[in-house]
Amino acid sequence: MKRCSCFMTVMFASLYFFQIPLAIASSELITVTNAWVRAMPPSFKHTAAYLTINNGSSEKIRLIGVKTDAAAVGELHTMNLANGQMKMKQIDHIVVQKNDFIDLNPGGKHIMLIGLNRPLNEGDRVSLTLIFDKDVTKELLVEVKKNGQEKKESMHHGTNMKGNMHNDH
Ligand SMILES: [Cu+2]
Repeated sequence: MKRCSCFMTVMFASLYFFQIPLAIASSELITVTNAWVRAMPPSFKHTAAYLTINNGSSEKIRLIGVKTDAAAVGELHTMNLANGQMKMKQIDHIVVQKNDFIDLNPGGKHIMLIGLNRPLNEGDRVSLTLIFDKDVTKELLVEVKKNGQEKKESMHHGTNMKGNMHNDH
């Protein structure tokens, strides 16, 4: 009996302990900034979306899918150097480490919108749903731009390096 209650105490103590981490990944702790979709001439049937994902939670999170009202398919892509040429390659997820961020930008990882169902002109808005693991989703309304000016700024300041260096598994 004594041993039993002692065991129970330990069990409840550990349950309590594991509930302590307050910053479990949730929609409020995952924020998205600097989002934009690249405007394309009407003949193009694909474009890309770029954004910064900030993970303020205490666990890493994976972006595993994207849905949009503007295209048939949303894919996650990265850029690889192959035979001296930068080429796009589909990837199945993008990791954002805990208390970190990742920049999706024209020189690196990005979201590809394939099979556009309408021309995307500067100033239009596109709905994007980012699907993460841990049951987190983010619904965004993203502006179409010719160039994401602020992204270039941040690249010059080197902030995208950090995001890119932390993105591997
Ligand atoms: Cu791509």
